[in-house]
Amino acid sequence: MKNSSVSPDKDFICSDDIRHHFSMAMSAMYQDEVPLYGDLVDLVSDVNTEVLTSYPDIKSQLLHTGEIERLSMERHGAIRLGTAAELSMMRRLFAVMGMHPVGYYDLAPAGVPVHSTAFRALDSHSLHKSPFRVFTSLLRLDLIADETLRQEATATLAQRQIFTTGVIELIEVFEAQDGLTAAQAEKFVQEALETFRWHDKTPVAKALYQRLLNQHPLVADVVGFKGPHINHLTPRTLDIDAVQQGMQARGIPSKAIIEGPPRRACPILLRQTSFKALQEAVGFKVANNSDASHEEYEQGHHTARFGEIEQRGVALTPKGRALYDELLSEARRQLGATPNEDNAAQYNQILVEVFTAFPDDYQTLHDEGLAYFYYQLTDSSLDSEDGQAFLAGTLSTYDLNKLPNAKLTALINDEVLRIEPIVYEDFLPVSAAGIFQSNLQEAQPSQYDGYSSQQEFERDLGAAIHDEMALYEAMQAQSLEQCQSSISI
Ligand code: OOG
Ligand code: NI
Repeated sequence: MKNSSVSPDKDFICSDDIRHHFSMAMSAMYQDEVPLYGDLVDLVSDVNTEVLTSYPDIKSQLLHTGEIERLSMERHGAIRLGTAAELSMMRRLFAVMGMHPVGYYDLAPAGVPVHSTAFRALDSHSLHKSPFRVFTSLLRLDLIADETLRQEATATLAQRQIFTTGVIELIEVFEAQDGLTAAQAEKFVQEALETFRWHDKTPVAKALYQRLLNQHPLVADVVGFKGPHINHLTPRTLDIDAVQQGMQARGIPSKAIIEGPPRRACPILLRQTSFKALQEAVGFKVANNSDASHEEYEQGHHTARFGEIEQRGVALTPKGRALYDELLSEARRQLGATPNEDNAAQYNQILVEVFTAFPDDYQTLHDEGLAYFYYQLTDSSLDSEDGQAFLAGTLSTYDLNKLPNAKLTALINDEVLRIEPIVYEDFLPVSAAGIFQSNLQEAQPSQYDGYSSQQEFERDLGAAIHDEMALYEAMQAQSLEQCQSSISI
Protein backbone atom coordinates (compact mmCIF):
# COMPACT_ATOMS: atom_id res chain seq x y z
CA MET A 1 0.00 0.00 0.00
CA LYS A 2 1.30 3.44 -0.86
CA ASN A 3 1.92 5.66 2.13
CA SER A 4 -0.10 8.73 1.22
CA SER A 5 1.71 10.95 3.70
CA VAL A 6 5.00 10.61 1.86
CA SER A 7 5.16 12.61 -1.29
CA PRO A 8 6.59 10.47 -4.13
CA ASP A 9 8.42 13.47 -5.55
CA LYS A 10 9.53 16.62 -3.82
CA ASP A 11 7.68 18.74 -6.37
CA PHE A 12 4.38 17.08 -5.56
CA ILE A 13 1.99 18.14 -2.84
CA CYS A 14 1.30 15.36 -0.40
CA SER A 15 -2.21 13.89 -0.51
CA ASP A 16 -2.79 14.70 3.17
CA ASP A 17 -2.36 18.40 2.40
CA ILE A 18 -4.75 18.25 -0.54
CA ARG A 19 -7.31 16.57 1.73
CA HIS A 20 -6.82 19.23 4.39
CA HIS A 21 -7.34 22.06 1.90
CA PHE A 22 -10.33 20.35 0.38
CA SER A 23 -11.95 19.80 3.77
CA MET A 24 -11.46 23.48 4.68
CA ALA A 25 -12.88 24.61 1.33
CA MET A 26 -15.85 22.26 1.73
CA SER A 27 -16.54 23.55 5.24
CA ALA A 28 -16.45 27.17 4.06
CA MET A 29 -18.79 26.35 1.16
CA TYR A 30 -21.25 24.56 3.43
CA GLN A 31 -21.24 27.35 6.04
CA ASP A 32 -22.04 29.71 3.24
CA GLU A 33 -24.81 27.47 1.87
CA VAL A 34 -26.25 26.44 5.27
CA PRO A 35 -25.49 29.18 7.85
CA LEU A 36 -26.99 27.09 10.68
CA TYR A 37 -24.04 24.73 10.24
CA GLY A 38 -21.75 27.66 11.08
CA ASP A 39 -23.68 28.20 14.34
CA LEU A 40 -23.20 24.54 15.15
CA VAL A 41 -19.44 24.76 14.57
CA ASP A 42 -19.28 27.70 17.00
CA LEU A 43 -21.27 25.81 19.62
CA VAL A 44 -19.03 22.74 19.32
CA SER A 45 -15.92 24.85 19.62
CA ASP A 46 -17.24 26.47 22.84
CA VAL A 47 -18.10 23.08 24.35
CA ASN A 48 -14.72 21.58 23.42
CA THR A 49 -12.83 24.49 25.00
CA GLU A 50 -14.89 24.05 28.17
CA VAL A 51 -14.19 20.28 28.34
CA LEU A 52 -10.44 20.73 27.78
CA THR A 53 -10.32 23.34 30.57
CA SER A 54 -12.42 21.36 33.06
CA TYR A 55 -11.08 17.83 32.45
CA PRO A 56 -7.27 17.66 32.48
CA ASP A 57 -7.39 13.86 32.02
CA ILE A 58 -9.17 14.17 28.70
CA LYS A 59 -6.74 16.86 27.64
CA SER A 60 -3.68 14.78 28.51
CA GLN A 61 -5.13 11.73 26.71
CA LEU A 62 -5.67 13.80 23.55
CA LEU A 63 -2.15 15.19 23.87
CA HIS A 64 -0.70 11.68 24.12
CA THR A 65 -2.56 10.42 21.06
CA GLY A 66 -1.94 13.59 19.05
CA GLU A 67 -5.68 14.12 18.56
CA ILE A 68 -5.63 17.52 20.22
CA GLU A 69 -4.21 19.06 17.07
CA ARG A 70 -6.82 17.61 14.77
CA LEU A 71 -9.82 18.32 16.99
CA SER A 72 -10.83 21.69 15.53
CA MET A 73 -10.45 20.50 11.93
CA GLU A 74 -12.22 17.22 12.53
CA ARG A 75 -15.33 16.62 10.49
CA HIS A 76 -17.09 14.19 8.21
CA GLY A 77 -19.54 14.71 5.39
CA ALA A 78 -21.97 12.55 3.44
CA ILE A 79 -23.04 12.17 -0.18
CA ARG A 80 -25.40 9.87 -2.06
CA LEU A 81 -24.56 8.66 -5.55
CA GLY A 82 -26.78 7.28 -8.29
CA THR A 83 -24.68 4.97 -10.47
CA ALA A 84 -21.74 2.57 -10.43
CA ALA A 85 -19.82 4.89 -12.78
CA GLU A 86 -20.24 7.78 -10.32
CA LEU A 87 -19.06 5.62 -7.44
CA SER A 88 -16.00 4.42 -9.26
CA MET A 89 -14.95 7.93 -10.38
CA MET A 90 -15.60 9.17 -6.83
CA ARG A 91 -13.18 6.53 -5.53
CA ARG A 92 -10.52 7.84 -7.93
CA LEU A 93 -11.24 11.44 -6.90
CA PHE A 94 -10.89 10.65 -3.20
CA ALA A 95 -7.69 8.67 -3.84
CA VAL A 96 -6.04 11.93 -4.97
CA MET A 97 -6.62 13.13 -1.39
CA GLY A 98 -5.38 9.93 0.26
CA MET A 99 -8.92 8.81 1.07
CA HIS A 100 -9.74 5.14 0.57
CA PRO A 101 -12.89 3.06 1.05
CA VAL A 102 -13.11 1.57 4.55
CA GLY A 103 -16.01 -0.52 5.84
CA TYR A 104 -19.21 -1.70 4.17
CA TYR A 105 -22.59 -0.55 5.49
CA ASP A 106 -25.80 -2.14 4.27
CA LEU A 107 -28.71 0.12 5.18
CA ALA A 108 -31.49 -1.74 3.35
CA PRO A 109 -32.44 -3.81 6.42
CA ALA A 110 -33.09 -0.50 8.21
CA GLY A 111 -35.39 0.71 5.43
CA VAL A 112 -32.96 2.95 3.53
CA PRO A 113 -32.36 1.81 -0.09
CA VAL A 114 -28.58 2.32 -0.19
CA HIS A 115 -25.35 0.59 0.65
CA SER A 116 -22.31 2.58 1.62
CA THR A 117 -18.67 2.92 2.51
CA ALA A 118 -16.57 5.69 4.06
CA PHE A 119 -13.60 7.25 2.31
CA ARG A 120 -10.88 8.19 4.76
CA ALA A 121 -7.14 8.20 5.46
CA LEU A 122 -5.78 4.86 6.61
CA ASP A 123 -2.93 5.32 9.05
CA SER A 124 -2.46 7.31 12.30
CA HIS A 125 -0.06 9.78 10.77
CA SER A 126 -2.35 10.70 7.87
CA LEU A 127 -5.41 10.72 10.11
CA HIS A 128 -3.75 13.21 12.40
CA LYS A 129 -2.86 15.48 9.52
CA SER A 130 -6.49 15.49 8.41
CA PRO A 131 -9.18 13.14 9.69
CA PHE A 132 -11.72 14.27 7.05
CA ARG A 133 -13.98 11.42 5.90
CA VAL A 134 -16.96 11.12 3.60
CA PHE A 135 -19.77 8.63 4.15
CA THR A 136 -20.66 7.67 0.59
CA SER A 137 -23.84 5.85 -0.34
CA LEU A 138 -24.92 4.25 -3.59
CA LEU A 139 -28.62 4.27 -4.34
CA ARG A 140 -30.05 0.80 -4.92
CA LEU A 141 -32.55 1.27 -7.72
CA ASP A 142 -32.86 -2.52 -7.84
CA LEU A 143 -34.89 -2.33 -4.62
CA ILE A 144 -37.56 -0.22 -6.30
CA ALA A 145 -40.44 -2.40 -7.27
CA ASP A 146 -42.13 0.02 -9.70
CA GLU A 147 -40.55 -1.03 -13.01
CA THR A 148 -41.58 2.11 -14.97
CA LEU A 149 -40.28 4.47 -12.33
CA ARG A 150 -37.04 2.51 -12.05
CA GLN A 151 -36.48 2.86 -15.80
CA GLU A 152 -37.19 6.60 -15.69
CA ALA A 153 -34.81 7.02 -12.77
CA THR A 154 -32.10 5.05 -14.56
CA ALA A 155 -32.52 7.12 -17.73
CA THR A 156 -32.41 10.39 -15.76
CA LEU A 157 -29.23 9.39 -13.96
CA ALA A 158 -27.59 8.28 -17.21
CA GLN A 159 -27.88 11.84 -18.50
CA ARG A 160 -26.09 13.61 -15.70
CA GLN A 161 -22.36 14.25 -15.38
CA ILE A 162 -21.46 15.06 -11.79
CA PHE A 163 -17.72 15.66 -12.37
CA THR A 164 -16.23 18.62 -14.21
CA THR A 165 -13.98 17.92 -17.21
CA GLY A 166 -11.22 19.67 -15.28
CA VAL A 167 -11.38 17.35 -12.28
CA ILE A 168 -11.39 14.22 -14.44
CA GLU A 169 -8.28 15.46 -16.25
CA LEU A 170 -6.51 16.14 -12.96
CA ILE A 171 -7.47 12.71 -11.59
CA GLU A 172 -5.87 11.19 -14.69
CA VAL A 173 -2.78 13.37 -14.25
CA PHE A 174 -2.51 12.26 -10.62
CA GLU A 175 -2.77 8.61 -11.61
CA ALA A 176 -0.22 8.96 -14.40
CA GLN A 177 2.46 10.89 -12.47
CA ASP A 178 1.58 9.65 -8.96
CA GLY A 179 1.09 13.12 -7.52
CA LEU A 180 0.00 16.69 -8.23
CA THR A 181 2.07 19.88 -8.26
CA ALA A 182 0.99 22.80 -6.07
CA ALA A 183 -0.79 24.52 -8.95
CA GLN A 184 -2.53 21.30 -10.02
CA ALA A 185 -3.56 20.56 -6.43
CA GLU A 186 -5.08 24.00 -6.03
CA LYS A 187 -7.05 23.63 -9.24
CA PHE A 188 -8.08 20.10 -8.21
CA VAL A 189 -9.60 21.37 -4.95
CA GLN A 190 -11.64 24.02 -6.79
CA GLU A 191 -12.82 21.61 -9.48
CA ALA A 192 -13.61 18.79 -7.04
CA LEU A 193 -15.69 21.13 -4.91
CA GLU A 194 -18.09 21.67 -7.83
CA THR A 195 -19.34 18.08 -7.56
CA PHE A 196 -20.54 18.68 -3.98
CA ARG A 197 -22.22 22.02 -4.58
CA TRP A 198 -25.94 22.60 -4.07
CA HIS A 199 -28.05 23.19 -7.21
CA ASP A 200 -31.32 25.01 -6.71
CA LYS A 201 -32.63 24.06 -10.14
CA THR A 202 -33.52 20.46 -10.82
CA PRO A 203 -33.10 18.53 -14.07
CA VAL A 204 -36.49 16.85 -13.52
CA ALA A 205 -40.06 18.06 -13.68
CA LYS A 206 -42.06 18.47 -10.50
CA ALA A 207 -44.34 15.57 -11.38
CA LEU A 208 -41.45 13.11 -11.73
CA TYR A 209 -39.83 14.47 -8.56
CA GLN A 210 -43.10 13.85 -6.72
CA ARG A 211 -43.28 10.26 -7.94
CA LEU A 212 -39.66 9.68 -6.90
CA LEU A 213 -40.44 11.23 -3.53
CA ASN A 214 -43.43 8.98 -3.03
CA GLN A 215 -41.21 5.99 -3.74
CA HIS A 216 -38.65 7.08 -1.14
CA PRO A 217 -37.34 10.59 -0.23
CA LEU A 218 -33.83 9.36 -0.81
CA VAL A 219 -34.59 8.40 -4.40
CA ALA A 220 -35.84 11.95 -5.04
CA ASP A 221 -32.75 13.41 -3.38
CA VAL A 222 -30.45 11.49 -5.70
CA VAL A 223 -32.32 11.22 -9.00
CA GLY A 224 -33.96 14.65 -8.78
CA PHE A 225 -30.72 16.65 -8.70
CA LYS A 226 -27.79 17.53 -10.94
CA GLY A 227 -25.20 16.33 -8.49
CA PRO A 228 -24.51 14.72 -5.11
CA HIS A 229 -24.71 17.86 -2.98
CA ILE A 230 -22.99 17.41 0.35
CA ASN A 231 -25.96 16.73 2.62
CA HIS A 232 -24.29 17.40 5.97
CA LEU A 233 -20.99 18.13 7.63
CA THR A 234 -20.21 16.97 11.13
CA PRO A 235 -17.77 18.49 13.60
CA ARG A 236 -16.44 16.36 16.47
CA THR A 237 -17.29 17.30 20.02
CA LEU A 238 -15.91 16.08 23.33
CA ASP A 239 -19.34 16.28 24.99
CA ILE A 240 -22.32 15.56 22.78
CA ASP A 241 -24.87 15.89 25.60
CA ALA A 242 -23.70 19.46 26.21
CA VAL A 243 -24.02 20.25 22.50
CA GLN A 244 -27.48 18.67 22.37
CA GLN A 245 -28.57 20.89 25.28
CA GLY A 246 -26.83 23.87 23.69
CA MET A 247 -28.74 23.34 20.45
CA GLN A 248 -32.02 23.25 22.33
CA ALA A 249 -31.06 26.40 24.28
CA ARG A 250 -30.19 28.23 21.05
CA GLY A 251 -33.40 27.18 19.34
CA ILE A 252 -31.67 24.88 16.83
CA PRO A 253 -34.17 22.07 16.10
CA SER A 254 -32.28 18.96 17.21
CA LYS A 255 -32.99 15.31 16.62
CA ALA A 256 -34.61 13.71 19.69
CA ILE A 257 -32.34 10.67 20.02
CA ILE A 258 -28.57 10.62 20.31
CA GLU A 259 -27.61 7.58 18.22
CA GLY A 260 -25.09 5.02 19.44
CA PRO A 261 -24.04 4.00 22.95
CA PRO A 262 -25.16 5.92 26.05
CA ARG A 263 -23.04 8.50 27.89
CA ARG A 264 -20.14 6.80 29.64
CA ALA A 265 -16.95 7.63 31.55
CA CYS A 266 -14.92 5.97 28.76
CA PRO A 267 -16.65 6.73 25.45
CA ILE A 268 -16.80 3.88 22.92
CA LEU A 269 -17.33 3.99 19.15
CA LEU A 270 -19.49 6.89 18.10
CA ARG A 271 -22.43 8.96 19.37
CA GLN A 272 -24.26 11.20 16.92
CA THR A 273 -27.06 13.70 16.80
CA SER A 274 -28.14 16.30 14.24
CA PHE A 275 -30.29 19.31 13.60
CA LYS A 276 -33.19 18.57 11.35
CA ALA A 277 -33.04 19.04 7.62
CA LEU A 278 -34.05 22.40 6.23
CA GLN A 279 -36.82 23.00 3.74
CA GLU A 280 -35.18 24.73 0.80
CA ALA A 281 -36.59 26.49 -2.23
CA VAL A 282 -35.99 24.66 -5.49
CA GLY A 283 -36.90 25.46 -9.10
CA PHE A 284 -38.34 22.45 -10.90
CA LYS A 285 -37.81 22.22 -14.63
CA VAL A 286 -40.96 22.76 -16.62
CA ALA A 287 -41.32 19.83 -18.98
CA ASN A 288 -42.20 20.05 -22.69
CA ASN A 289 -40.83 23.52 -22.97
CA SER A 290 -40.77 24.22 -26.71
CA ASP A 291 -38.15 26.97 -26.56
CA ALA A 292 -34.94 25.14 -25.66
CA SER A 293 -32.88 28.33 -25.33
CA HIS A 294 -35.07 29.56 -22.53
CA GLU A 295 -35.49 27.13 -19.65
CA GLU A 296 -38.44 27.62 -17.40
CA TYR A 297 -38.71 26.61 -13.77
CA GLU A 298 -41.56 26.40 -11.32
CA GLN A 299 -41.04 26.90 -7.58
CA GLY A 300 -41.19 24.10 -5.05
CA HIS A 301 -39.07 22.85 -2.19
CA HIS A 302 -36.85 19.99 -1.11
CA THR A 303 -35.74 18.78 2.31
CA ALA A 304 -32.36 17.13 2.56
CA ARG A 305 -29.53 19.14 4.05
CA PHE A 306 -28.74 19.26 7.74
CA GLY A 307 -25.95 19.54 10.31
CA GLU A 308 -24.68 16.76 12.54
CA ILE A 309 -22.44 16.43 15.61
CA GLU A 310 -20.43 13.43 16.66
CA GLN A 311 -18.52 12.32 19.73
CA ARG A 312 -15.94 9.65 19.06
CA GLY A 313 -14.67 7.09 21.53
CA VAL A 314 -12.36 4.09 21.57
CA ALA A 315 -12.43 1.62 18.65
CA LEU A 316 -13.75 -1.81 19.65
CA THR A 317 -12.28 -5.19 18.76
CA PRO A 318 -14.57 -7.77 17.09
CA LYS A 319 -15.33 -9.09 20.58
CA GLY A 320 -16.21 -5.60 21.87
CA ARG A 321 -18.23 -4.85 18.79
CA ALA A 322 -20.24 -8.05 19.17
CA LEU A 323 -21.05 -7.04 22.75
CA TYR A 324 -22.05 -3.54 21.59
CA ASP A 325 -24.35 -4.93 18.88
CA GLU A 326 -25.90 -7.37 21.32
CA LEU A 327 -26.59 -4.70 23.97
CA LEU A 328 -27.96 -2.24 21.42
CA SER A 329 -30.39 -4.87 20.10
CA GLU A 330 -31.37 -5.77 23.64
CA ALA A 331 -32.16 -2.11 24.44
CA ARG A 332 -34.29 -1.81 21.30
CA ARG A 333 -36.02 -5.07 22.06
CA GLN A 334 -36.88 -3.81 25.55
CA LEU A 335 -38.20 -0.54 24.14
CA GLY A 336 -40.36 -2.54 21.73
CA ALA A 337 -40.45 0.29 19.15
CA THR A 338 -38.14 2.38 16.99
CA PRO A 339 -36.64 5.10 19.19
CA ASN A 340 -38.36 8.42 18.44
CA GLU A 341 -39.34 11.77 19.95
CA ASP A 342 -42.09 10.29 22.11
CA ASN A 343 -40.06 7.53 23.75
CA ALA A 344 -36.65 9.29 23.80
CA ALA A 345 -36.33 9.55 27.59
CA GLN A 346 -37.45 5.96 28.13
CA TYR A 347 -35.06 4.70 25.45
CA ASN A 348 -32.15 6.53 27.02
CA GLN A 349 -32.92 5.05 30.42
CA ILE A 350 -33.07 1.52 29.01
CA LEU A 351 -29.85 2.10 27.08
CA VAL A 352 -27.98 3.24 30.20
CA GLU A 353 -29.22 0.22 32.16
CA VAL A 354 -28.46 -2.34 29.46
CA PHE A 355 -24.98 -0.92 28.87
CA THR A 356 -23.95 -1.39 32.50
CA ALA A 357 -22.87 -4.81 31.16
CA PHE A 358 -20.15 -3.08 29.11
CA PRO A 359 -17.05 -2.39 31.27
CA ASP A 360 -16.45 1.32 31.65
CA ASP A 361 -12.78 1.74 32.44
CA TYR A 362 -9.94 1.60 29.94
CA GLN A 363 -7.90 -0.96 31.86
CA THR A 364 -10.74 -3.51 31.83
CA LEU A 365 -11.57 -2.76 28.21
CA HIS A 366 -7.95 -3.53 27.42
CA ASP A 367 -7.52 -6.57 29.63
CA GLU A 368 -10.69 -8.21 28.33
CA GLY A 369 -9.71 -7.52 24.73
CA LEU A 370 -12.77 -5.36 24.07
CA ALA A 371 -11.06 -2.26 22.65
CA TYR A 372 -7.94 -1.17 20.77
CA PHE A 373 -5.20 0.89 22.41
CA TYR A 374 -1.90 2.53 21.62
CA TYR A 375 0.87 1.30 23.89
CA GLN A 376 3.22 4.05 24.99
CA LEU A 377 6.25 4.10 27.26
CA THR A 378 5.86 5.81 30.61
CA ASP A 379 8.55 8.05 32.07
CA SER A 380 9.51 5.26 34.47
CA SER A 381 9.73 2.47 31.87
CA LEU A 382 13.34 1.66 32.61
CA ASP A 383 12.98 1.50 36.38
CA SER A 384 12.00 -2.18 36.60
CA GLU A 385 13.77 -5.32 35.38
CA ASP A 386 10.69 -6.38 33.50
CA GLY A 387 10.65 -3.03 31.76
CA GLN A 388 14.28 -3.35 30.73
CA ALA A 389 13.73 -6.87 29.40
CA PHE A 390 10.68 -5.77 27.46
CA LEU A 391 12.45 -2.80 25.94
CA ALA A 392 15.45 -4.89 25.01
CA GLY A 393 13.02 -7.13 23.14
CA THR A 394 14.20 -10.18 25.02
CA LEU A 395 10.88 -11.30 26.38
CA SER A 396 9.84 -13.75 23.71
CA THR A 397 6.48 -14.15 25.37
CA TYR A 398 5.25 -10.96 23.71
CA ASP A 399 3.29 -12.29 20.84
CA LEU A 400 2.48 -9.18 18.90
CA ASN A 401 -0.22 -10.97 16.96
CA LYS A 402 -2.16 -11.99 20.04
CA LEU A 403 -2.96 -8.83 21.89
CA PRO A 404 -3.64 -8.10 24.61
CA ASN A 405 -2.10 -10.74 26.81
CA ALA A 406 -1.39 -11.14 30.48
CA LYS A 407 2.20 -9.97 30.11
CA LEU A 408 1.10 -6.68 28.65
CA THR A 409 -1.34 -6.21 31.48
CA ALA A 410 1.51 -6.84 33.90
CA LEU A 411 3.66 -4.23 32.16
CA ILE A 412 0.83 -1.73 32.41
CA ASN A 413 0.40 -2.50 36.10
CA ASP A 414 4.15 -2.08 36.57
CA GLU A 415 3.94 1.30 34.86
CA VAL A 416 6.31 0.31 32.11
CA LEU A 417 3.64 0.92 29.53
CA ARG A 418 0.55 3.06 29.47
CA ILE A 419 -2.42 2.64 27.18
CA GLU A 420 -4.22 5.37 25.27
CA PRO A 421 -7.46 4.69 23.39
CA ILE A 422 -7.32 4.40 19.60
CA VAL A 423 -10.20 6.54 18.40
CA TYR A 424 -12.93 4.95 16.28
CA GLU A 425 -12.66 6.43 12.77
CA ASP A 426 -15.66 4.73 11.17
CA PHE A 427 -19.46 4.66 11.26
CA LEU A 428 -22.27 2.50 12.64
CA PRO A 429 -25.04 1.16 10.40
CA VAL A 430 -27.90 1.38 12.92
CA SER A 431 -26.90 4.95 13.82
CA ALA A 432 -26.48 5.92 10.16
CA ALA A 433 -29.98 4.64 9.44
CA GLY A 434 -31.29 6.76 12.35
CA ILE A 435 -29.54 9.83 10.94
CA PHE A 436 -30.93 9.18 7.46
CA GLN A 437 -34.44 8.64 8.75
CA SER A 438 -34.64 11.66 11.00
CA ASN A 439 -33.86 13.81 7.99
CA LEU A 440 -35.94 12.16 5.33
CA GLN A 441 -39.42 12.80 6.66
CA GLU A 442 -40.70 9.54 5.37
CA ALA A 443 -44.40 9.12 5.98
CA GLN A 444 -44.19 5.35 6.27
CA PRO A 445 -40.88 3.64 7.04
CA SER A 446 -39.90 1.42 4.11
CA GLN A 447 -39.11 -2.26 4.29
CA TYR A 448 -36.66 -3.96 1.97
CA ASP A 449 -35.83 -7.59 1.96
CA GLY A 450 -33.76 -7.56 -1.21
CA TYR A 451 -30.38 -9.15 -1.12
CA SER A 452 -27.29 -6.96 -0.62
CA SER A 453 -23.69 -7.76 -1.10
CA GLN A 454 -20.34 -6.21 -0.43
CA GLN A 455 -19.04 -7.97 -3.57
CA GLU A 456 -21.51 -6.09 -5.74
CA PHE A 457 -20.64 -2.82 -4.09
CA GLU A 458 -16.93 -3.51 -4.66
CA ARG A 459 -17.60 -4.39 -8.29
CA ASP A 460 -19.32 -1.00 -8.77
CA LEU A 461 -16.61 0.76 -6.81
CA GLY A 462 -13.91 -0.89 -8.88
CA ALA A 463 -11.81 -1.80 -5.83
CA ALA A 464 -11.82 -3.79 -2.60
CA ILE A 465 -12.93 -2.17 0.64
CA HIS A 466 -10.47 -2.04 3.54
CA ASP A 467 -11.44 -3.92 6.68
CA GLU A 468 -11.47 -1.42 9.55
CA MET A 469 -10.63 -4.01 12.20
CA ALA A 470 -7.41 -4.92 10.40
CA LEU A 471 -6.44 -1.23 10.34
CA TYR A 472 -6.99 -0.78 14.10
CA GLU A 473 -5.12 -3.99 14.86
CA ALA A 474 -2.17 -2.80 12.79
CA MET A 475 -2.15 0.55 14.64
CA GLN A 476 -2.09 -1.22 17.98
CA ALA A 477 0.66 -3.66 17.00
CA GLN A 478 2.72 -0.90 15.48
CA SER A 479 2.57 1.16 18.66
CA LEU A 480 4.01 -1.75 20.62
CA GLU A 481 6.80 -2.24 18.11
CA GLN A 482 7.59 1.45 18.36
CA CYS A 483 7.95 1.16 22.16
CA GLN A 484 10.47 -1.59 21.72
CA SER A 485 12.42 0.13 18.99
CA SER A 486 12.43 3.62 20.50
CA ILE A 487 14.94 2.80 23.24
CA SER A 488 18.06 0.71 23.03
CA ILE A 489 19.50 -0.52 26.27
C1 OOG B 1 -25.62 9.56 5.52
C2 OOG B 1 -26.09 9.26 6.91
C3 OOG B 1 -25.02 8.53 7.67
C4 OOG B 1 -23.53 9.11 9.62
O1 OOG B 1 -22.86 9.99 10.18
O2 OOG B 1 -23.79 8.04 10.15
C5 OOG B 1 -24.03 9.42 8.29
C6 OOG B 1 -26.59 10.38 4.71
O3 OOG B 1 -27.54 10.94 5.26
O4 OOG B 1 -26.36 10.46 3.49
O5 OOG B 1 -23.60 10.41 7.77
NI1 NI C 1 -22.97 11.80 9.25
